[in-house]
Amino acid sequence: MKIGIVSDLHLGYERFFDDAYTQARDALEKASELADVLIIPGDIFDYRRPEPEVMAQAVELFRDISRKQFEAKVIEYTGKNLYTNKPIIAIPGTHERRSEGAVDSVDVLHLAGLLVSVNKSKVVVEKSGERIAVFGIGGVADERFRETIKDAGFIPDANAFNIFMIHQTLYELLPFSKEFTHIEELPEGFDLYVDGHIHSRVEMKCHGKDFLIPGSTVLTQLKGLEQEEKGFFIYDTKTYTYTFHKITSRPFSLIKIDIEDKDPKTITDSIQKAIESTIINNTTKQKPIIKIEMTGKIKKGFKPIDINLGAISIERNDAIIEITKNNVEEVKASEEAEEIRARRMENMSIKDYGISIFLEKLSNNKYSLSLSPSKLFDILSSDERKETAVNNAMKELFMDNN
Ligand SMILES: [Mn+2]
Repeated sequence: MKIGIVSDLHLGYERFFDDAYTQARDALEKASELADVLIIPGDIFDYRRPEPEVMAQAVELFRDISRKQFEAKVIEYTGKNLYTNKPIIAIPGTHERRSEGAVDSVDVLHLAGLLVSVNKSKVVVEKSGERIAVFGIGGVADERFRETIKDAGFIPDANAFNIFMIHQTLYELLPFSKEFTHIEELPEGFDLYVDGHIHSRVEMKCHGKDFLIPGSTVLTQLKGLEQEEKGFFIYDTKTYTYTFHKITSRPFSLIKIDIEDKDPKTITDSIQKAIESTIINNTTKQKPIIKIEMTGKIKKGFKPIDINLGAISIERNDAIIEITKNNVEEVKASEEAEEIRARRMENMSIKDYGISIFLEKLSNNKYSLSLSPSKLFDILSSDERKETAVNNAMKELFMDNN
């Protein structure tokens, strides 16, 4: 059988509300044409309590998909009640996660008979004698993941192709917390491992088998990795191979502008030039999202505030422009730190002195993340235990928004 793997639709995502819907529809429609079974490893919705408008989008979408002819049928389910035999199988992600026992929005679609939710359960699909068993665990807090796998007690089906489906961060994907489960800690004996949560495509191995994350169908984080094209996987259980299929998605470009030793006019000119060439090179019919990140230290005698972003037309009808000043402010902050240092030390509080050293270190190491250095300092100094403070900072820096 062919399995379509579509993840992280994020219906209702406020910033790109229409994109979330149209791109989810494009992915599910294309995947359902190519696949016998559809599996969705979480984050169908962007938030726990979707507005009626967003629930309506989901109902419309899954109603249309579930009305298609599927030869494969659900023949076994270990969850409570089954309301459809169509092979559309999903788990709730971190964005839909609610307390133990509470109804989540994927359950609502399950109750409506539009899909089958396999949270901590197993579903078996059959087509002309071939069987696929999907074992699912919805997104849980990282520290509870190992225990949840154990409690689920999944035993692979000897007469089926077995899929283990989760919505979780693993250490190999984001090596920032000791709490994260390692990929080899996932149970053995499955033929395919499918994960959601990460919004860019991942192709790895787990116990010698494929471990796949298709990435989200809509742009959310505007980070470098999201410049790749959006899409879904089709996995063939006969050949143990898979292919990636693109969907029609809004193009995104992240452009880094080095402002080192440049004057404001040169900087705005190069931003303008980068924007124009990105627009010219856009081959899609959609307005591209162009994010500009400035790095480096401005020419002596100028301040970052002298960069006149107003001169760059941000409101234009052929592109969505976003310019981040984070790194520029950082330079400004370190300039201030130098001034502070130059002043007499006795006028400085211990904390201010600490911050000034911290900023200088960050600047020397070319810190360029979106969290402002002062906020990072606050998080790092908020807990007496070093490890907790570092973990909190790592979460804030790298786990936002997945
Ligand atoms: Mn997500």
